[in-house]
Amino acid sequence: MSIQTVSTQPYSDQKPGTSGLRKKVKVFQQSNYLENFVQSIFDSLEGYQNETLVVGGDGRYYNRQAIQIILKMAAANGFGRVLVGQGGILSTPAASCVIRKNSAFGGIILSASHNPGGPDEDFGIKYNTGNGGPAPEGVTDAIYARSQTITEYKILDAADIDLDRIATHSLGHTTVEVIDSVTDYGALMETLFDFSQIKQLLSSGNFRFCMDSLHAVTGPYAKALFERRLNAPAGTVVNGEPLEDFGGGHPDPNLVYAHDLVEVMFGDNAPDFGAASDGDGDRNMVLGSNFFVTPSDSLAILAANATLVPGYRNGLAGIARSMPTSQAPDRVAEKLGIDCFETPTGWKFFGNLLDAGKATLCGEESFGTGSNHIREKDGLWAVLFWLNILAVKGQSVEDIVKEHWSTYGRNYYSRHDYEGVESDRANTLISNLRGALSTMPGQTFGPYTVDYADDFAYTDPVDGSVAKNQGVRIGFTDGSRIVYRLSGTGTSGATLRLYVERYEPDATKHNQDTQEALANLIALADELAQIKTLTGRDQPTVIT
Ligand code: VG1
Ligand code: CO
Repeated sequence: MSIQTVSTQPYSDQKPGTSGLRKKVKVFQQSNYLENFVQSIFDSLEGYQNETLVVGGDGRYYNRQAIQIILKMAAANGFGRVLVGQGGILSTPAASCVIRKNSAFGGIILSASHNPGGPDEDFGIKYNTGNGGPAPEGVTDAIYARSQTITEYKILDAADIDLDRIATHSLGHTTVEVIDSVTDYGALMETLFDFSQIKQLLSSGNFRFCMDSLHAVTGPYAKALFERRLNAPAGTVVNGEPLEDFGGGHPDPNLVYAHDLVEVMFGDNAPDFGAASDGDGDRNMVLGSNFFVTPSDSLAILAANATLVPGYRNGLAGIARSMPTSQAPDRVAEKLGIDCFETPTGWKFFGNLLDAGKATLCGEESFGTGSNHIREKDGLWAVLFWLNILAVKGQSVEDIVKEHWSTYGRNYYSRHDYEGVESDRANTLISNLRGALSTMPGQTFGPYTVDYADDFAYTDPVDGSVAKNQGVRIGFTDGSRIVYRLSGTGTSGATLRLYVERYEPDATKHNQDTQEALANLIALADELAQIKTLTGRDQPTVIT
């Protein structure tokens, strides 16, 4: 088997976004496109000779072809060992777990997360460092810079590896181990949660649970954990076969795209607990019978109840949430006397806080929750956390959430997405807002007076690195907020995200419809940014 050095030319568009490089499959299929990016990753790293690399993906279209290329390139570039999930499958949290458990140098995860899959849909690739977390901006910037000057890449001239059988292979001087995708992850979950208590709940016959894997990566994990280890009845996991096109669906666990589950959970005779996860398994949505839990509330509730769960029995060091996430977790942190960090959007910003032991739980409003057990958000972990709390408390989801609101107050919260907006229009909207920020503080709009208005910047408290332009925030004197930012994960046009939040301390006012409770602020958000006029859209594509 010989190492080939292939000449190539840069592609100008290989800048990683919020979570790696995401493009249409057809873009990745261009000659040398994937190879350029993979070589740019390797060229940006130092000291990986003879070390271990983890490779796996969410099983979407092009996953297998990409993995064969990456294995041969890893071998040609001198990695000592590559661990690859069976069938090319590793959920994002499982990949993080495998990297940590095996003290790997890093890992390559192939996923476009919640974006649709298939020959005309999306693909993605990202690099995770040895702590198991997404590469920080310093590394992704270096990868991008390298991709702009690349002239050649190295690849082994070898036959494809059989990814479907658990076995160890030699690829040149490199050992390739095809590993079970679930084992390490499942074992880690058992150390964190009270499996015997959850087992009792799930097999008691008077608790019904429905897990929708949306034909994405968590199917095998959910079946192994819930149905086999925790004795939930067969059929608890639905849409549990990972498919290359996710069955034509949009594997995004929210009220819009997980509509089948939503119908079940809001239908007659609804189960007690429902959950869904996304394409790569790092997101979660949790529902009670006729009841939706917002991701921000979920983080706050997990934090408030953490000591009921074995892995967190000794309490939390701190909480971290992304800036657009509601301030519900801040109230829990305050009561617990611990820090609540506010970071830019994207899990990579939590890594340092977790490594330094400053935060134990982290979360984002975008259905992402996780902890220091790995360095990615973790959908099934969140579901297990909820099951553990439900098993201990013996209350319904709705009762737990409402009790939480009456203790801490309720942060009414909603996100409105305007997808597929023309990039120029979206950029104009954001730059107009930026231009107006300095004049806003002190201005009054109906009942709302602007307290502060800025473009969020974050200084990492551990390494001092600074991230600027992370979203326009307008905060009002009563604690309400409006946030605007553009998505960094899309593959066509721009997605404008509007985040709106209002705090309601009065428990007699906790039962309003969220959109109604926020109606004034939503109208104000449109007035301030001229959303309808500038996007040309009457209403958002997705409301969560
Ligand atoms: C979105 C979410 C963000 C999340 C990111 C990756 O990013 O808003 O909170 O971390 O997706 O999640 P953006 O830039 O489109 O708003 V995943 O599950 O796609 O890896
Ligand atoms: Co995801």
